[in-house]
Order: sequence, then structure tokens, then C-alpha cells
Amino acid sequence: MTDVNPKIRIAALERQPREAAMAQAAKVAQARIGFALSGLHGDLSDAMLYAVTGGKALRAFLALETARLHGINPVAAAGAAAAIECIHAYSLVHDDLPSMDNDDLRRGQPTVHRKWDEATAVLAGDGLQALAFELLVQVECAPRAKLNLIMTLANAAGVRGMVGGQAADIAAETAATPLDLDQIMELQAGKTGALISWSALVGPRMAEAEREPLSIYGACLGLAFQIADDVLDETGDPAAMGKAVGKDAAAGKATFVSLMGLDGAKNRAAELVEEACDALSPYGDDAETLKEAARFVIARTH
Ligand code: GRG
Repeated sequence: MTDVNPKIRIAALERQPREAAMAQAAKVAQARIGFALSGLHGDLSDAMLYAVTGGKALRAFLALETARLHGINPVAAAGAAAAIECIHAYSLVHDDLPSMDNDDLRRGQPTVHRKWDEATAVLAGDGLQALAFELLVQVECAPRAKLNLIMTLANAAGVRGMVGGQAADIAAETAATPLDLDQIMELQAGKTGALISWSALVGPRMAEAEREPLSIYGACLGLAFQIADDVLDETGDPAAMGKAVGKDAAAGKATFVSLMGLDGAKNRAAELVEEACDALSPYGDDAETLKEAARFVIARTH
């Protein structure tokens, strides 16, 4: 495994403002994924790299920042940051397919099946999902902690998490009655929340430390993120967001906004961010960047 210069370790463990920490997380994840794909040529690896480029890297940031909070260097946690961005990117590539959301734009660029074709998009998503676990094995921590990371990521990404939530979302489109608030919360806890929660638990899992504060933080952040996403789908600017908006409302889908109203949804998201920040009190000032990220999640424009 990579040897880390102790001077770099000290510098890397200093807290950075949210924007710099997210930019660093994007670079760290991108570098690991790029290295893992190096030497490959052709549409498939090009499409995989394309799919992991240009996002906010929120999940990679959560992995690295919660690791830092536990005294863990970004080099040791880089595999986790790269892994979660691979799973996230695969979900977006597949979600954009004609058989799902049928979107032409993602992050301001043509979706993978538009730039290449559907077969390449399916395979790029599949390849990213497998690559995630290859990268996760590179995490530098105790073997038992690593196994726990692998098992919990499989769980968060699968039928009990993101894939299950996505299936419930698709089923809701043709259900006789729209979902109620509790059902939407359960669906979103899987579809969007599971990956965000997993990312926030990378630090305590690697360190085999207390998980409760970051478990609460991740759950509140995941829900606030999804509410903000519904608000943006209603009020966002497609140019700033780099994708189509208003599709849920046009399809008559129940969302946090349709069930709570625009102001109700915004207020609930703000309450969740406060709850997320309160949960971080055991870490004191060192958790300030995570608090900034929670506020960013509901203030973002894309
Ligand atoms: C297809 C298996 C499968 C799952 C799809 C996550 C998901 C499930 C679909 C994505 C649809 C969507 C837009 C959900 C809203 C929440 C979300 C994941 C938004 C995009 O996340 P950001 O804002 O994206 O973190 P960037 O581009 O910054 O990485």
C-alpha cells in the first residue's frame, strides 16, 4: 500500500473549508478511478471515465471528511471515496437510460447513452459498479473494518438500499394511488439516502469508532438532500442544473414538494440540516466543514 510521508499526513489532516474539501475529494476520487482504468482504450472505459467526471463529489467528500475527523489520511480513505463515486455515477448513467428517466443531459453534458449508445451506457454502469468494490478493497484499515465497508456498501447500493428505492419509485409511477409522506420518506431513504449515509460512516467504520453521531448526520443529510432535489426540480434553472427539470411534477408524481408545499418542504429541509449539525456536537469545531456541507446541500443551485 502507498507509503505516506508524515509531513503530508499532518497537512492533509488539517480542516479545510467546504469548497476546497469538496474540490480535493473530486480530485482524489477521480485520480483513483483514472489510475484503475489506465491502460484501457475504447468506448467502454472512455464512457466510465466520462460518467465519473463533473459532479460535486459530495459522497467522496463525506467519505474523506469523516475519515479526517477520525485522524485518517485521505490516501488511506481514497479507495472509499472513489468507490462511492463509482456507484453514484453508475446509478446516474442507468437512471438516465430510456427505460428509466430517458434523459438527454447530465451535468450539462449529453448522457452516456446519448454520447455513445444504450449498450455502452448499460455496460459502463455495470463496469463502474464492479470497479467500486475493486477500489474499496484498496482502503487502508483493519481487515474487519474493510469487510464491514464492503458488506455495507453492497447493502446500501442493492435491493435493500438504492436499487430497492429506485424500483419502488418506478412502481409508484403506475400505482393506483400516489404515495403518502411516510412512503416517500422510506423510498428516498433507499434511493438517495443509503449512499449518502454510507459515505458519512466511512470515517467511523474505518476507525472502528462510535457511529451514532454520523449515522444521525447522514440520515438527516440524505433526507434534506432529497427534499432540496425536489425543490430544485420545481424551481431550479435547467441551465444551472445541467439537466431537465419539472419532470416529476409533469408526471404527476408525489414528491416532498407536492405533499408539503414549497415552503413546507424548504422548512423541513432546513430543520433536518439543523438536526444534522446538532448531531456533530461531540466533534466540536473539527466538524465545521461537515456542517458547512449540510448547509450547502439545501442552498445549492445544482
Ligand atoms: C438506476 C440503480 C439505479 C438507481 C438510480 C440515485 C438514483 C437511483 C437515481 C438518480 C436520480 C436522481 C436525480 C435522484 C436525485 C438525487 C440524486 C442522486 C441527485 C444527483 O446527485 P448529485 O447532485 O449529483 O450529488 P452530482 O452530479 O453532483 O454527482
